[in-house]
Amino acid sequence: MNQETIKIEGMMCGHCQMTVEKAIRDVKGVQDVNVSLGDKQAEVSYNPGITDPATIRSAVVKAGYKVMD
Ligand SMILES: [Cu+2]
Repeated sequence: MNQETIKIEGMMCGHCQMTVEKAIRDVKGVQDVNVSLGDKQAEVSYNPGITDPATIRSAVVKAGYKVMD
């Protein structure tokens, strides 16, 4: 498993947090995700043979949030 921390802009409440968490969890190959509203970030464990950080980031963007680099 690889770990990736993604900085996310635009989450305002618990609903946003859940939306982002679900979007990431639905990416095939994601093992675990923990989204922090306070820290504005997601910590993701994923299987590098199945997915990659770019795919996970794009799922966040598709859900309507901004990924910071
Ligand atoms: Cu919200």
